[in-house]
Amino acid sequence: KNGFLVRKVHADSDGKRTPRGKRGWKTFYAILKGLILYLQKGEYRPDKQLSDEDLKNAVSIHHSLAMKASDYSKRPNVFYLRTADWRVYLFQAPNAEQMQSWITRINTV
Ligand code: I3P
Repeated sequence: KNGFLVRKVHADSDGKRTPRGKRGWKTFYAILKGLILYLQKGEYRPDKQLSDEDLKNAVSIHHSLAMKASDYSKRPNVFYLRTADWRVYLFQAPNAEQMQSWITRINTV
């Protein structure tokens, strides 16, 4: 599954709150391949290679959990992703259908 997602990093590994200055929303083109969610920065082209920075932003979704961010009301269509090492991301999808589709895909691999 692919598509645009806007990401906010809420917690780093071990659940430590991500410090101010690193908590802003950023747009990526997301590519879910196997157990890895790749987050590609910049303009989208189908043939574009992942950069070193893109690889650093990749998220392992093995033993992760995605759920609708019902308690987050500043933006619509936001879901949480909590990883096995207790990182927490918020992702904003373009619409409710896409949000649900990402949640289902992440939780059923
Ligand atoms: C963050 C940025 C986020 C904001 C976050 C800020 O600043 O303004 O948009 O989250 O607030 O810390 P920075 O880019 O300097 O990291 P919201 O959009 O959810 O308000 P937070 O620290 O309360 O999460």
